Amino acid sequence: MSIELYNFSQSTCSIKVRLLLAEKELPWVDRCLISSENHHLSEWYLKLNPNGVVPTLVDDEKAIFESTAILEYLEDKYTQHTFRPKDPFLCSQLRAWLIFVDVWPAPAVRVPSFQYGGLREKFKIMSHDAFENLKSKRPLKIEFYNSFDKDTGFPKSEIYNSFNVLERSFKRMELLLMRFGGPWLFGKDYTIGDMAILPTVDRLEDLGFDALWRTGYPLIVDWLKNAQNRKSSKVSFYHGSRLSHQFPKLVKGKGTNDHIVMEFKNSKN
Ligand SMILES: N[C@@H](CCC(=O)N[C@@H](CS)C(=O)NCC(=O)O)C(=O)O
Repeated sequence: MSIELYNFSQSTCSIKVRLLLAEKELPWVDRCLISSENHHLSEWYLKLNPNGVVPTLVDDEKAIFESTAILEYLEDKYTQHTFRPKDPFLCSQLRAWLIFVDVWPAPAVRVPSFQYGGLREKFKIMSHDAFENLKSKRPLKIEFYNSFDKDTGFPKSEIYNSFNVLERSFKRMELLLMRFGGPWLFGKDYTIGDMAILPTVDRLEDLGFDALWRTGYPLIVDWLKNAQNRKSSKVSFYHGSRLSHQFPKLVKGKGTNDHIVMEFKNSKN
């Protein structure tokens, strides 16, 4: 019986699951799909995941989708190494955080990823009709794909909305680090709460937007360094999985978009 993970190399939701598989030292088969080839919208894949997105975990021939549901499934089923607090109150706080991540920062990070991270490049070279046709095949994401222009991207107001949501998320993270005493979000142990948000923070750093937390939230700076240094991160953020590897001309890494963050911050004064 083997675990298979349908995923994209660069997908933040996929990396969440790769991190936990690595932490649990579980062997798994990498069913790496190529987003630009749209395998995730093909008939055979929609039978595994009717949402037409990655990741999907197949275990015991059963398909499980939604990255947070996958994290909880792996926690419930493979208990040799655990990454969820035993204390019911702490566990309730972790669950509230997992919901927060899915509702706020995880969708918000798509905006800078598509605007500055190269994820629109494959659409720019398509005709208008081909792009419209591809949109209509998406079971869940048509509104998202309608919210930007394939050539020019998002309006500034959308970009700033996403920065506002992300700033609010960093404030929440800093509070968790203070409340439970660190070094991890829920105290002394690394949990799926850390793994759920790490790919989003790493993505923003890779895109050069670390000024969103670098000056105001010192605990996050240390948290990120510690999380990126874990063995599971070295394995899961493999070469080729960051947007700076895939689009080196566009994505230049840490600190490279300070001017955009400054402009955003000044717009609020
Ligand atoms: N809530 C879902 C979101 C899944 C999702 O949006 N995945 C993205 C990659 S991170 C995707 O498959 N996008 C495909 C597309 O936009 O066509 C989860 O956490 O699994």
